[in-house]
Amino acid sequence: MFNDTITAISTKLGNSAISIIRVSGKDSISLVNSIFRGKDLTKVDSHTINYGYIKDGKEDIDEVLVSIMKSPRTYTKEDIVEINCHGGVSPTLKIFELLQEKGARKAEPGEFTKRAFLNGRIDLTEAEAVMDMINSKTDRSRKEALSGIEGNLRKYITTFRNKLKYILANIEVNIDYPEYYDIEEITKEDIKKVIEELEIDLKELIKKSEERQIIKNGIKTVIIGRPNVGKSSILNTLLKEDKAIVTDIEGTTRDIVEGSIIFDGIELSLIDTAGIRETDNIVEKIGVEKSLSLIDDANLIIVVLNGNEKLTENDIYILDKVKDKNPIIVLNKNDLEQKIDLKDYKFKHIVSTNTKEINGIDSLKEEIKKMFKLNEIEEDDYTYLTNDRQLFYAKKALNNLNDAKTSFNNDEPIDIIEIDLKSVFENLGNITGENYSEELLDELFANFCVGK
Ligand SMILES: Nc1nc2c(ncn2[C@@H]2O[C@H](COP(=O)(O)OP(=O)(O)OP(=O)(O)O)[C@@H](O)[C@H]2O)c(=O)[nH]1
Ligand SMILES: [Mg+2]
Repeated sequence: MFNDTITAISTKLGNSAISIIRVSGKDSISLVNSIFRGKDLTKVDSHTINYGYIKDGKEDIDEVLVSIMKSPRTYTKEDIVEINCHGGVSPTLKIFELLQEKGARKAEPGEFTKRAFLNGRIDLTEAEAVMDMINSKTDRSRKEALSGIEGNLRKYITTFRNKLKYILANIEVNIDYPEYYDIEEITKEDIKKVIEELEIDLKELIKKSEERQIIKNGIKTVIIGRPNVGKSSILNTLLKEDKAIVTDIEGTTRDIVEGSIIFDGIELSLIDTAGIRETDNIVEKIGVEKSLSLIDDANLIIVVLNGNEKLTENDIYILDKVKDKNPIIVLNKNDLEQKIDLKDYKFKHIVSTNTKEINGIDSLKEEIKKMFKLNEIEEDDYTYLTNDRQLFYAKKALNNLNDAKTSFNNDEPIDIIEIDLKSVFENLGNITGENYSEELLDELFANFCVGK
């Protein structure tokens, strides 16, 4: 448990109906009580809401509701007080300052959640899920976050580690009592079987998790092509608004235009770019360079071609740039005669569209769904690794497991295998925060909101 008491404004500062100021730590109740006019808060029951005023000396500051939550059944496992005041900037800041004058320390970002972790109420995957919930914009990302908050990933990893613990215990017996040859024979087969099962499970988990990164992060999409093929028209059609300027003049779009849509429960963030061509115009040239630089950063590249014309040098230049990047090739303007010929290319995803008819780009939408297997994401299965940190350790664990299997197949001594299996155990423990470093915690919670 910590010695100091922390405070933060948990709501957004501005004009709103209510602000919530949070206090956590052993002095939180007495501290708030010293600036409260109403009941004696040190004597009220836990989990009660108390009406009164916050005062500065004799002067009332605001009319408030104060929630008292006593340790240990609280977010941080410490005593927590939440003051609901009116959501103006002045009352909120004044109360926040008063709390600090009385001895509370301004909380770091995510410090309440960090305490929940350090006090053993939640593990790291649950802490990360809290942040994911705060950042979630779609139904699917909300469900994913909730699954994490409910501890599903923690339970999965813990079960996994328990299986390993069982083998490790058996190996210890083998090392300590090698004379029981019979036991070793049985155990070796057992160990092999469990290692193989764990490997299959972990591989599957990693694969699933990588496919589902888009649920949280969305699909970063860039639309490229030479001028006048209809890139901005496609952006506007997807967004259902006239966000980018469309004209029949080549080089209409000079800078990038961004927008985002929720697409089948996934955020599709779209970037329309300047048409790529050889140009002497300095402004356009910068735009073209920017368009090209965005390719590397995207999850999805949509290359737009004009189906009504034969391939030009600029088209060929662009197709060459993306040929190893699995783009969707859009043959636009299919309301006109189709003259384009792609027989020299082997692209997997080619669709034909137009932006003049109501359903003219449905084929593009379908292709995106197919490419990212959006139809296959089961609605009720949200137990997987949700960020790079978790994936990093899972992959390390998988490597250790592979090493263990190889040693096993090579008939290496059992204590060599034991070392690899212990590493699997540790790396999985890093996911849940069984082992952690101060730096890791600092880095992780620095991305949190203040007051959470
Ligand atoms: N017939 C037909 N014309 C289209 C279609 N899509 C776009 N256009 C027209 O093509 C012209 C260029 O469209 P834009 O969307 O501005 O093209 P762009 O690729 O963004 O062009 P830049 O910004 O110059 O790179 C406009 O006159 C559009 O109305 C289509 O599907 N069919
Ligand atoms: Mg444009």
